[in-house]
Amino acid sequence: MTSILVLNGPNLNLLGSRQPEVYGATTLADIEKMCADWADANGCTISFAQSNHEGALIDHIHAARGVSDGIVLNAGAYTHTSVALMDAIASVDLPAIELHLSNVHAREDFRHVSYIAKVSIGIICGFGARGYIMALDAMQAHVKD
Ligand code: CA2
Repeated sequence: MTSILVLNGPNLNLLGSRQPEVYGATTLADIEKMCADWADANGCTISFAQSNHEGALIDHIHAARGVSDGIVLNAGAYTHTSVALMDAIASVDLPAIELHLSNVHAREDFRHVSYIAKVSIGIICGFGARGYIMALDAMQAHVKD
């Protein structure tokens, strides 16, 4: 059975509480439930985590080694800044998908830069909470190929 880590970065714990016009009204708990339901229906197991701390996110990535088959990563603003997260993904040698709720390419220039993209098999952005399911589906297909 495919096992996927869904990892969320800084401020995503606040989803649904502010800026619904940018990030939607769905909470992170709602997204976790959507992912768990999808996993149940699709013969997959997921672990779901969020942290506001770069080092803790790196620890989650390291812990996925030998446990998960792939990582779906919404690294939040660390996407645009973190060489350390990029190195962590590269070091575990697991396929990763970069994920964003918003279309980062339609936003400020600094959001067009991604360190995570350099170590990802693909990127999904702009589809809101549905993007998590799209990413899980893409990762499961990639792992099975
Ligand atoms: O669109 C995404 O998923 C982002 O990863 C979200 C990050 C942003 O820095 C990235 O450029 C794109 C920000 C997450 C902030 O989440 C909030 C949720 C509710 C209220 C305020 C912030």
